[in-house]
Amino acid sequence: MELRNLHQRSGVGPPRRGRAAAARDGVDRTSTPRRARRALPVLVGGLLALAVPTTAVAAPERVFELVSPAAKGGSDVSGGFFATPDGDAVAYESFAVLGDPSHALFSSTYVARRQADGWKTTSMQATVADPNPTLLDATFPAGLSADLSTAFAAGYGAFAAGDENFSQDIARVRDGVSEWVTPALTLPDANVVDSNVVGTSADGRSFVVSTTKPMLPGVPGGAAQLYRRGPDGLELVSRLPGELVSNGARLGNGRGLQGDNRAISADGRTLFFTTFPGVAQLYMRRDGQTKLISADTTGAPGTALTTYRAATEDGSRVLFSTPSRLTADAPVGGGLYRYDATTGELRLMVAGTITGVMQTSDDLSVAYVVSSAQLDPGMGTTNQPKLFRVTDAGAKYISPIAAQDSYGWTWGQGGNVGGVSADGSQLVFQTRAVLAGANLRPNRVGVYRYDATGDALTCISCHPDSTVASDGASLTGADVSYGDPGANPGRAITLDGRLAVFQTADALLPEDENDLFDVYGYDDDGLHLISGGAPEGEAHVIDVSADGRDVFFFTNASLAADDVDNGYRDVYTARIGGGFPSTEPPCTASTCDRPDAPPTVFTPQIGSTGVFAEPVDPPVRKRPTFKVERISASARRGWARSGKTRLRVRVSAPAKITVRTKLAGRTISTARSDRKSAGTSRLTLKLSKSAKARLKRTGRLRLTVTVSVRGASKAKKVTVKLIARKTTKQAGR
Ligand SMILES: [Ca+2]
Ligand SMILES: [Ca+2]
Ligand SMILES: [Ca+2]
Repeated sequence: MELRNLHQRSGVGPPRRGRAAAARDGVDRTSTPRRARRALPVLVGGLLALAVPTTAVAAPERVFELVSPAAKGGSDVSGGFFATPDGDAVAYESFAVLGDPSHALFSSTYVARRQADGWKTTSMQATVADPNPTLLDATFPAGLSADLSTAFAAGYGAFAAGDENFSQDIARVRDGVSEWVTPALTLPDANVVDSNVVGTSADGRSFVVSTTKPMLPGVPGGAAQLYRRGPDGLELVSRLPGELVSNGARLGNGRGLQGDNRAISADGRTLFFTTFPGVAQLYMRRDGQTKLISADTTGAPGTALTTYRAATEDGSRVLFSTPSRLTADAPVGGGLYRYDATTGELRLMVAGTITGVMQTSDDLSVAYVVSSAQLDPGMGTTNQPKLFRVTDAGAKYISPIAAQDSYGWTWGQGGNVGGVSADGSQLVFQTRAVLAGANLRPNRVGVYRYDATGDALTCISCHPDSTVASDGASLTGADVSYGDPGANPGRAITLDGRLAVFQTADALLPEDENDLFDVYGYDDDGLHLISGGAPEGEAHVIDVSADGRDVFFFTNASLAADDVDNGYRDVYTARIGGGFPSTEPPCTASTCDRPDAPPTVFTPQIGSTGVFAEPVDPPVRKRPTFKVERISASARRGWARSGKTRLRVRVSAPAKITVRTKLAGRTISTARSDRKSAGTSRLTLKLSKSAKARLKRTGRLRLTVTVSVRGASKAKKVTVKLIARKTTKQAGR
C-alpha cells in the first residue's frame, strides 16, 4: 500500500453557546478566540500518520428547523426512518405525534414535508377494520418508499373485512388511503400464514409481497412465493424460465425491504430473486420474463449456493457470489460475479470466498467486500474477516474487521451501518476492530472513513487530540426500530462523499457540553458538531440529504424557538441556509439561543374559530407506560419449534423491562432489557431443557408470560399454549 502525506483539518466551529448563556456569565463568547486546531490521526496504509494542520475553512452555517410538531399530544418522537434524497421530507415514528385517534398502540409512522412556512407532518398510519383498545389491532411500521409517498404497516389484527387469519398481513398507506394488500385469493382469508412486504419501487406504486398463501389462481399454497402489485395489477413474479412456478423464492437474499432494497429496481420493473430450498440460484425477472443469472458458460445452473449481494438502482446490473465456476476464468471455488443485463456479460470480479458485501458504488464497478480469504495476495491475516475494495482491477486490502460487525456486511445495501459515495471512492463504516492505532477503547465501535483516492483510513469518531474515546459511535440512531442494526436505511455519507455523519456520546469537540449522544459531521475541514451539544438533551442521527444540505436527527433539546414542549423529543434538521420567514431571529447550529428555562405553564389559546387550541404537552414526566406485542399464532409455532421466540415491549421512558416465562408455576426463563430511552426492546423468551422435554413428551405446554417494567404500575400477564408440530406417541399408550 502506498504511503501518502494527507492533509486533514479539524475544523472547530465558532462557540456554540448562545447569547443567553453569554449574558448569564458575563462573557462574550462570540469573541472567544478559536481554539488551536488539532490534527486528527490519519491512518495511512495501516500506519498511523499525524495529519498536518492547515488553515480552517468555516463550516457552512446550519440553521435548526423543528420538523415534528411542537404539540405532540403527550407523545415523544421515538425514532427516525430516513429522508428523501432532496432532504425535503423525512419519516419518523411516534406513539401518536398528531394526537390522531387512529394511531397504532405500538408505533405509528409519520412523514414530515417542508413547506414555505414550516414543516408539516402527515400520518401514514394504517387503519384496521375493527379498532379496539387491545394489542390485537396493533400495527408496526413495515417500510416506506424512497420518495416517502407510501408507507407499509404489518399487523395481526384484521385490516379489512375478510382478514380472518390472525396472522401478519400488510396494509399500504398512500394518499391518505389505507388498503389491505395481502388478501388471499378467496375470502375470508383464514390462511394462518404471515405475509410480508419485501420490496417497493421508489414511488411505492409497485411493491413485492412474500407469502405462502395463494394470492392468484393456479398458484399452489405452501411455498414462499413473490407477488408484485403494481399499476397493472397483481403478478406472480417468482416464476422460473418457462413461467414455471418456483418451489420457494426470496427477493434478493431475503433480507427484507430495507436490507435488499435494490432487489427491485427503482422503477419497479426489474426484480432479482433467489430460490430455495436446494441449491439457491439467482434469477432476474423483467417485463414478464425470467432469466437464470447464476448460469455457467453453457447456460447450466451453478452447482453451489448463490447469494444475491447488490444491484444497481435501475436493475441493469447485479452482484452475487457463489462457489460455482460460472465463467471461463473463474477458479474452483468461484467468487464474486457481476452480471450486466445490457450487454449480457457475466464477469468474475474477484475469486475467493466472499463473506459479505458492505457497500458498492452506484454502478457496481466498486464493491467493498468482506472476506476471510486473502483476496489481495499476502495482505491481512488469514482466517479473519477483512475489508477489501474490489474493482475490475482486482482486490485491494483495507483493514481487518471485527467478526461482531457482521451485520454491517450481511444486511445489504439498505442498512445504515456503512455508506459510500456514488462513485465508490469514499466509504464510511463502523467496526469494533480498533484499526491501526485509533484512539478508541477496545471493543468500542469506531466510525472510519476510507478514501480510496488517497488510500487513507481515518477514524472520524476519534478525539481530535490524543484522548481515548470511550463510548463508541455509530452511523445510525441507536434507538430506532426494534433494535435491528440495519433497520434505519438512512445515508451515512453524501453522494459526493464529502460529508459523513454519525453519532457518538463522546464529546469530541469543546462545544459539545454533554456526555450524551450528539450528531457529528466529518468532511475535508474535519469534525463539526451538528446537533448542538446542548446540556439538556441527547441527539441521534436519522439521515443526511444526498447533497449534505440537511442533517436530520431527533433530540430532547429545544433547539428552535417554536419547540415549546419542555423537552419532549422532536425531529430536527440542521439545514444549510435553513430557517423560515419569522419574527424570531434564525437559530443556528453555532448561535442557537435556546430557552434556558422553558415555560412551565401554558394557557390554552382561543383560536379564531372559537375552538380551544390543543395545549402543548404537560411539563411533568409521567411514570413509564408500556405495551407488549401479542404473541401471535405463528410466534407460538416458532417458539414450539425452535425453543425460543422474541417479544417486543415498548416503553414510554427509560426503564428496566423484565419478562418471566413460567411453566406450572416455575420460572423457566427470564429476559431483561435495561432501556436508556423510550422505545422498543426485543426480548428473547426461551424454553428450558425440561420444558422442551415436556413439550416433546406431552405435545403441549401451557406457559405464563409476565412482563414487568420498573416504575410502571402493573405487570402484564398472558397464558399461551404451545403445541408441538408432531406429537410423539407416548410410551404405554
Ligand atoms: Ca391478518
Ligand atoms: Ca455530546
Ligand atoms: Ca422538543
